[in-house]
Amino acid sequence: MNALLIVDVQNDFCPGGALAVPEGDKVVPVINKLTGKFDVVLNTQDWHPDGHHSFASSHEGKKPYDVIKVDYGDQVLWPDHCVQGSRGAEFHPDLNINTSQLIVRKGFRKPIDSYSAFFENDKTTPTGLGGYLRERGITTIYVTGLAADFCVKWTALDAIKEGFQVNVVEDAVRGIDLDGSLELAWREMDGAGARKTSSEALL
Ligand code: VGL
Ligand code: ZN
Repeated sequence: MNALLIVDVQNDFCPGGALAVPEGDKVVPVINKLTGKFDVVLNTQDWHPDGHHSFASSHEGKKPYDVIKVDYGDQVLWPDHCVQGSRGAEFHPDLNINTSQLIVRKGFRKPIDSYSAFFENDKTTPTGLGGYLRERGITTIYVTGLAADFCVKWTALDAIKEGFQVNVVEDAVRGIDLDGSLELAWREMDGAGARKTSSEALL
């Protein structure tokens, strides 16, 4: 059994949004073509309370993209984004979520960020997704969405650690690319055993 995992295709990560990923909206038509091809389709939704610790605005004297040290390591500080209930936190209006069977919200604990769909950034607090997928008999995961070098990468790496076979759909992801983070992300995913595929190969 396979699952299509659609990571954070939300207004704030698309052009015009608070933390826009270049060409972020370009993944939408590609993902919409894929949703009918999988046993299980699920979405993640970045879902922060006001004043979240990952927001630069929560730290005096800090600006977006500064990096600070926190209990669990380095934390990039972001513009305020994907605030619970805001328009920016909604899925892109053209994204087909009708076939989605589960929406995993993440980043809802104020002191801790959560890039991965499996674990929060402390790398120990589970979201429950691993158990869900195992109970549903899923063995193989196809990862799509935003951003390739943050939530997609952390999700893919954790999925491998959780024992799933992982494929990243190259034309269905886009990255933020801070200081070479996109190239590093592809190298890390490749090194960990994630396979790269394309929507064309899947259709
Ligand atoms: C993301 C930065 C902050 C992502 C979420 O979805 O990749 N990036 N929050
Ligand atoms: Zn976030």
